[in-house]
Amino acid sequence: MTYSRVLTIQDISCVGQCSLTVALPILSACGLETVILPSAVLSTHTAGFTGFTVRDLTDDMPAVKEHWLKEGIRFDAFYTGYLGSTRQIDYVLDIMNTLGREDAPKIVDPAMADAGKLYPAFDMEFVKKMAELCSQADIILPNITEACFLTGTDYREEYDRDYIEALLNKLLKLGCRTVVLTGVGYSPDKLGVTVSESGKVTYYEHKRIAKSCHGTGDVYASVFVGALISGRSVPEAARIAADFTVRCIENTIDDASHWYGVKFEPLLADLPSKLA
Ligand code: PXL
Repeated sequence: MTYSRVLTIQDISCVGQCSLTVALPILSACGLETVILPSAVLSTHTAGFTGFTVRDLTDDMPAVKEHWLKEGIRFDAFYTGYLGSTRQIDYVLDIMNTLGREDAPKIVDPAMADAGKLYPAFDMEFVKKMAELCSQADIILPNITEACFLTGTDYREEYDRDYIEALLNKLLKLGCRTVVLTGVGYSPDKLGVTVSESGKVTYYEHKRIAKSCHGTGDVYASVFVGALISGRSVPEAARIAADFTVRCIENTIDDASHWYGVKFEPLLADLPSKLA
């Protein structure tokens, strides 16, 4: 198996099992050298905790990039998640356009919204800039809320296949090559992921677990990237990520005290066999 170096850019939420504290162990368990660039450092994530601290690391990015450039450090893939500011997105674009080995895929999770609402840190200016980042990506992984914000589409709790297809087409018009749309469900007990790649749309359906858990988008995107860079196709990576995320939720839902994330760590050891 080839040994690849992935750069992932997202925040460190010190407590909360999301972003880098999820991406780093998952990508490492997938056998990838994982370089991290924290977009911000927060004491906790912003969903459910109050009074959290935030240190935006936007101004550190140009010097980090220059250092890596000088050292000849290059990446086989880029994966971005929750970012620290609107201004930071230009630095992220510069890093992706400068430090990639040939054909290094740019994978963007536009982590900024869920359940019809933007996360507290973000506004429409950020959304516009995130759409620009998505336009330069090879693969984007929005949930339905993020897809609606990115494309100016009305968010709906209930929808049909035509609504999802229209959403996919609008996302592709942003300029990215492939869309992996998460959290798509057409019946009360099923949820799934829709992939649109090179004009072909596929849908992988799995059981819907009544309780939604924080950080599952980051678990999903990290496993997806790990599987893809390990050589699986986009639809296969989308399926492997969905199955792993469901297992993480099942491993957590009976523990009421664990409301802030999913217990993914005991399942990490299973990942390599899922990618083989
Ligand atoms: O999981 C997405 C995420 C990442 N990072 C921070 C967040 C959230 C979602 O709320 O608050 C800081």
